[in-house]
Amino acid sequence: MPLILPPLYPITPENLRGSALLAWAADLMDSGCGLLQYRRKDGPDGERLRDLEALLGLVRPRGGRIIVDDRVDLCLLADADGVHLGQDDMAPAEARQMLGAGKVIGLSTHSLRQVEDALDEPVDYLALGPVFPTATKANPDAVVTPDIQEAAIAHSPFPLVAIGGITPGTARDLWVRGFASLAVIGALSRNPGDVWRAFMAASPGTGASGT
Ligand code: 3NM
Repeated sequence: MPLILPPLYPITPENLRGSALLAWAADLMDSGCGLLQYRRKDGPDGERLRDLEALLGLVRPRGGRIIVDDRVDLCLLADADGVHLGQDDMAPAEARQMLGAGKVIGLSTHSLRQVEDALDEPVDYLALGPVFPTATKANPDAVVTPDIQEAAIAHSPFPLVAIGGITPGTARDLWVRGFASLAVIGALSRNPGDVWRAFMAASPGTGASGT
């Protein structure tokens, strides 16, 4: 069954741990969010697992899902809802073998070539980015220009998630052009409930001007 992604896909800010991370996630869930990505690049695995399990404990009873960035092993250990793989992580086919058909697998792409290479992969969605300059990711790829974005949307049989430097002010155009979802870190890192509502007010369905 094709994955239906919600229009906005918040990713955990790297600096939030423990109760601060849970408060961030609770604010988003209270605002209507149903899908989060747990992303933490450094620190001990034990802390990662504890934070991931606490997030699942918060989100699951409310019908929400959590995708784990990079780490198939942590996804399995915590029984999270899926993984998001980078180009240098485990291949999607290996991840699918380990996770089975019931988990979500997403894959990052940064060019049309990478989108085309992913067409036969056992993934549920592709991310494409950065669509704007981003200060959040270390060593980001070159910005994917709007013409490449449009070609990727046209070529991809999978829902395409835009990522990189997205704000409420730039969201509407990305949705209108056909991105299924927008993955966001920086803009949602503080006051996430208020910013979530600002994003939703910009969605094409609301008739907002998008300015
Ligand atoms: N991946 P922000 S850009 C995690 O291009 C990540 O694949 C990217 O954070 C990619 O919303 C990015 O703060 C950072 O720019 C997204």
